[in-house]
Amino acid sequence: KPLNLRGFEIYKSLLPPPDQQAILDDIRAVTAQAPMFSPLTAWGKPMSVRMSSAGKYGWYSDRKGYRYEPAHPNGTPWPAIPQSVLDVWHAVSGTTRQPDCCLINHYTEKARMGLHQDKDEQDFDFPVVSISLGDEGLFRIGGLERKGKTESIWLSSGDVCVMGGAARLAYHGIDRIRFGSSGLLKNNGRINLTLRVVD
Ligand code: MD3
Ligand code: FE
Repeated sequence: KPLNLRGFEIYKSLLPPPDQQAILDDIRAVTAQAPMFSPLTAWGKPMSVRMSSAGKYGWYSDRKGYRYEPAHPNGTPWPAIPQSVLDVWHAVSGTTRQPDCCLINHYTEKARMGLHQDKDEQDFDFPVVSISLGDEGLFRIGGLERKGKTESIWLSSGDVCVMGGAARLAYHGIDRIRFGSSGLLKNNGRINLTLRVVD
């Protein structure tokens, strides 16, 4: 019984702490192979959120724009998506299709993500699934137009969100982090995983 906010299905505390820790350990193994980096915006400024990916594709951005890439900027293929993360996808996504990308976003104290739409994927009929780990993040949800009204909700460690239907193309972003609000990450901060079908 998820909470529904503008078509976003939010499963508060879906993952108990042992599952959160197991996923975090698996993500640490991914980022040991595919180190986090700060993508450049199209304007050449580094994003405040650090990123890496697992799966067939990773999300990437530089002065040429946003896109999915089959390898880390260091030239090595992205590691496989951990089974612990795939288990969450299969529990909530409503599809038997495997996700192509697990984007890993790491927020430190001042990091934020501006209001945007996720439109780099081929088929918007597949949902995006998000897993929040560590410190709380203030998630802003709008509609299909940038200028529309928005609502906000704090996402906490263990929360899982499913963005499908009309919500799949809604504007969204992260306004701020309650740094130090969770004990999960050794150096505080927030990690968000997003699972996507890309092509
Ligand atoms: C709504 N990440 O990676 S997760 C992103 O917390 C992104 O790191 C935020 O927006 C984060 O693109 C928000 C919730 C989320 C993720 C993907 C979506 C909401 C979405 C895709 C479509 C619509
Ligand atoms: Fe997004």
